Amino acid sequence: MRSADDVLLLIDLQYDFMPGGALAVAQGDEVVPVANRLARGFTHVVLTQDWHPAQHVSFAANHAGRAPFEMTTLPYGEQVLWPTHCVQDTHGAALHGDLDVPHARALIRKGHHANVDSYSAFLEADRTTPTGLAGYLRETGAKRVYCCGLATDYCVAWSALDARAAGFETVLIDDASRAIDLNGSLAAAWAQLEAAGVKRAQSADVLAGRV
Ligand code: VGL
Ligand code: ZN
Repeated sequence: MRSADDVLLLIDLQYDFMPGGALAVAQGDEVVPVANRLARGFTHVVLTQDWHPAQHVSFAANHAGRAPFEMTTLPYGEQVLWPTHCVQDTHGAALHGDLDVPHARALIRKGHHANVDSYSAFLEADRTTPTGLAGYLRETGAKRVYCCGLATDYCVAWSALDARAAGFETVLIDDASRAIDLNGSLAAAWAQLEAAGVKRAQSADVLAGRV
């Protein structure tokens, strides 16, 4: 069992990111059993859930004449226009039914403000609105954050970068994550992660306590 200072952050293991979902990540379902195995080794597990209102600004359908995966400019910066996904209280927004983490302590829902996206579990895309996760982790004594889930190059990478910026030692578990990889986004994410000092690890090494 990992030390009480170690937190496993399982990101967006929801049907819309699984094969067949609205914003499917290739082989996204393969990470569910890995996440379950990892979770058995941690006393402190936190889940996240992408949780958008139907009128969310990140949906291409809410921008006349625009198509999914095009870019647009919003007051806070560049934004990918996504297929409509993870709408609050829909099946697509539900956590995968095979996820088996009865001891998960907290669930952070993000992307609930209609005009702001939130890839990160810590800070919304305006880069100023906190979700409260950093404060929760500090108050519960967390020192190290192990991130994995979907998608590596968006919500997992942004969460790992913000965990690091908030002062936590941060590890991204590669084989417990899968990427969207839009226009080189995966390589760009890894360059940023490495520059920020986020460690890259495999689940077997985390479970064995080597990382
Ligand atoms: C995500 C795009 C839009 C993710 C969420 O979970 O990585 N990506 N919303
Ligand atoms: Zn989203």
